[in-house]
Parts: sequence; C-alpha cells; structure tokens
Amino acid sequence: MTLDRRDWLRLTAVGAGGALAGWFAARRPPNTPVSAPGYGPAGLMPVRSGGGSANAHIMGPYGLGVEPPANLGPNALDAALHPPPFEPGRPRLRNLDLWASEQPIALTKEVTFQAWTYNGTVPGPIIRATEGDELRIHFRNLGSRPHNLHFHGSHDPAPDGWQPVPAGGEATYPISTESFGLYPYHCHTPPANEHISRGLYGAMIIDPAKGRPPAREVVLVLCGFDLDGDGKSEVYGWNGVGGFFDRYPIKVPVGDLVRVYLVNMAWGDPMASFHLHAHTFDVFRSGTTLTPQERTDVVTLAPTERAILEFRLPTRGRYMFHPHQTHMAERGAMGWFAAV
Ligand SMILES: [Cu+2]
Repeated sequence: MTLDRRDWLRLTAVGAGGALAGWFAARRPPNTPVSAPGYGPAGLMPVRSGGGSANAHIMGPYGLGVEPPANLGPNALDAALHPPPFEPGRPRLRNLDLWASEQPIALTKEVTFQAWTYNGTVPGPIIRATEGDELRIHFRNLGSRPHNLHFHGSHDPAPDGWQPVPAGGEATYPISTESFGLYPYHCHTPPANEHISRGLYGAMIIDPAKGRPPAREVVLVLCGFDLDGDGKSEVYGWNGVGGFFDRYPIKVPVGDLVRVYLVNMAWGDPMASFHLHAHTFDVFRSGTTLTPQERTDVVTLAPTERAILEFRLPTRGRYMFHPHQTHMAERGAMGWFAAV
C-alpha cells in the first residue's frame, strides 16, 4: 500500500484519517539509523579523502550527479510539485488532518534517511486556502517523542503550535487566513533544529480572494538533510528527493506563465538561493503582494523565507535551476525546467 498526498487529501475529505493513523502506527519502524551501501553504518556520506573534493564520490558532469531513488518514476513527486488548484468556492471552514510519524525515506539512489514526517512525506502536504478561510488543523503525534505543528502567518496566539504534543497526543490548531501569501509550517519542539531538519515542515499557500493570473504552478521546497548529526546538511533536494528534477526536468509550455512557490527549509545553512539559467523572473517576496519587487535571475532566502517567482520561458530548451550555494546544487539540488 502506498499513499501520496493526493490520496491523503482525498481520504481526509471522507473522514478516513483514523484508518490512516492505524496504518501508519502499524507500519512505523523502529527509530534506528539506516545504513546505505558506501555511506557508512549510519547512512553517512563519503568523506573527503586525498586531495579530491568532498563530493568526488558523487560528482559527475551536471545531469550525472546525485541520482534519485531508482524506484521513483517521473511522476513520483507530482503531489509535492503541483499544488491543489485555486478553489475560491470551497467552504470557508475546513478541517484538515496532519500527523507526525518517524519513518525512513529514500533521499537518493544510495541514501535512506530516518526522517520525521508530516503524513509520511518530506515535505509534508501542500495546504492551500483562500484568504478569509478558516482552517482547523487536527494534529496527531504518531511518533515516539514529542512533536507539534506551528504555522507561520496569522492565527490565534494561544494555540500557536510551539507547545509540545507528547507521543500519542493530539491538538487542534485554528488558522485564520486573513493575509494571503506563502507560508511554511513546521515542528517547533526542541531541539527544533533536529525536528525540522529531519523533515517536519511543509508549505501553505493562501491565495488572494480573486486569485492570481492563470499559470503553470509548481511548488519547490528546498530541503537539506543532516545525515551524520553534525548540524550541517550532506544531501539536498527540491521537494525531498536529491537529484529528482535533474533526472526529470519540470516541463512547461513555451511562453506560458510559470509560477513557482519557492520555500527555503534547508536547515544547517544560513541561506540558500534559487538561480535560473538563461532567463529572469519576477519576485513576489513572501507572496504577500500582487506586484513584484524585482526582476532578477537569483533570489536569496534564509531558512523559512519564501517567495513567489513568475516567468515565461521564451524559447524551447532546458533551463537549469539550482541554489547558487553550489555545494547544495552538487549534492542534490540541481534541476531543470524544460520548455516544450
Ligand atoms: Cu518534532
């Protein structure tokens, strides 16, 4: 049985959260380090040896670098890449289920990681609402240690999400979406550095009441994974998988408006950028305006900062994108838009 985020949204809509909770509880693995061939006993990356680069074991020409897990096909990240549609006609009050689980996830062809997840994936489900909606997030901690759920943006400060929820516990967080924008959510349990870097985060899109112009929309959450517990990331990936959009470029029609919901959740690095080759884009910082602040080809974000980017690729071809912190690109965060 496999579940993706669209399954989750569908099942939540018919109230099957309890059944899923049971499934995750039954499948939850022991919290032990996971080994991977060539990566040492705890899934460690190869270390620097001799005069070569620290990445020498995994580097190749771009396009032949970090490879995604072999069992992931070209549509494996569709639920993480394509946000739910803008639906202003939905009920204004909606209930959503999120749960925390502790389980291994495959980061690359060679690395499996003992992740802490929302709803089984890193990043967690994309939440989308329209300004003025009222969301009630029902959170259950199916993990073996305290976790919780904290949303950026406007809400009642009393159930703010920083209060730890014990293993087996639950909590309800009301979120009023009075300000449109792009917001992250994440676990806030100490040490938050570990709780977030193990994968407890996701993106929430709050649309303006009238929506934004029609576009090909994608969500790109930059993730960093600390494999050896040194506080720095050794593997990076957009939407949780290293090398995925290098192997499977994001296809967009030539000339169509492309809108990228960009969120930096890469822990362990003070900042990360998004750089697009061969073209420029409009930047809407935090997604809280309808007019862009600048036209550029690189935007830099500290962890939890985000931006909406818009562009139209003018000619057929492949347009590389990556953080300009090149160690991130070379360790999994390389990708391409293919204008077709
Ligand atoms: Cu946590």
